[in-house]
Amino acid sequence: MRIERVEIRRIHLPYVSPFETSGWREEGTHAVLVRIDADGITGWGESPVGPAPWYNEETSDTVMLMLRDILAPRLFTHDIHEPTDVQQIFAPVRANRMAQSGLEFAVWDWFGHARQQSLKQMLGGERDKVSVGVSVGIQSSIDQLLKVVDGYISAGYSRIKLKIKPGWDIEPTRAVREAWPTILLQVDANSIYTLDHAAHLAQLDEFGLLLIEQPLAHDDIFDHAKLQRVIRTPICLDESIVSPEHTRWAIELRACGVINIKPARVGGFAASKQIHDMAYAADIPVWCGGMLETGIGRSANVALASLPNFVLPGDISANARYYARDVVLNPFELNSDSTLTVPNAIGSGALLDLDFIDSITTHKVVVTK
Ligand code: OSB
Ligand code: MG
Repeated sequence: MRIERVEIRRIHLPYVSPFETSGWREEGTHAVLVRIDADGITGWGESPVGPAPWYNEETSDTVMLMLRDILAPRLFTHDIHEPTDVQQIFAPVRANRMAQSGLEFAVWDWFGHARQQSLKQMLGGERDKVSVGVSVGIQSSIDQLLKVVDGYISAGYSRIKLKIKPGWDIEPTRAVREAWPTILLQVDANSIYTLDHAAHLAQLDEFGLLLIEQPLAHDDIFDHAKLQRVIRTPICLDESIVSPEHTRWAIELRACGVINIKPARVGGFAASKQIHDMAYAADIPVWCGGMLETGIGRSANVALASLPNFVLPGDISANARYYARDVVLNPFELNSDSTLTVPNAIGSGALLDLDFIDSITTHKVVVTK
């Protein structure tokens, strides 16, 4: 197929509550949604990018620009026989992986519709349900944190992730561990520490955490390998695993015991599956991270997490944990065993609320062949 038309839009949709990490605070999503059309069939994708480069180098505006000026025009001049072709077509593009992923995602969705297959089928997913947890942002006090965590546990989530930073790490983690001695618990530092904090971070070892996510720099693998030698808690890399090559480096350096896979961070689903397979072969468990996606990205993340090496619960909470009203007509509900049911509908499985999407669109661009 040849793509004939690409529609790119930036949306704004507030979260049910602000989300705070070690480095930034977000009140809502500024994701970029991508629609492609070819041969009378439509595909949709999402780049769950933030408004400023606090997580990685991309922003909603850079994603809009890359899609409009570089990525969409590049696809107009290439035949696509399989969704995995997009990775090769974009191979000369440096970085800008969130932009790439939104368009690649739309191509997977398009092929799902063309071939009447679900994303789970196309990716080779095996599970019908995937285990999920919730990522809890930095709170104003430990009392408030315990209330928020209690709310999620009462809602049925069996795995909790705490965002941490210097001054909000050991004590909040201790408080949650003491209140729920057996809950699956992990922490995420979003690149705020340095090797100088090694002894400090080793204090987390006593809490029996599943993992500590991305303690060191966003683009570091080398120092994570050094840190892993002196802390017992398994290091999980998020920010710094941006490609299959980076995965190989991390595995060879023994920089982590776990990998978080986010399709948006690594350029899409083809790269996600490659990273999954490499980690599987190296005995490194993976889990599906999240970028507070709308229902579009959420549906695809659930499908991805049905692959066999996604053995730890994902940051894929039910839609209602993020948005009072989402852009889809079929939001996920949390099952009583802290799982979400993998969609069997064709494509990503998301049923779009197109009028609502129009109403929250802040900027829209159409590119044609
Ligand atoms: O580091 O995992 C992260 C959200 C935005 C950017 C980075 C991260 C996160 C989360 C939220 O932790 C995960 C979710 O979507 O629930
Ligand atoms: Mg993270």
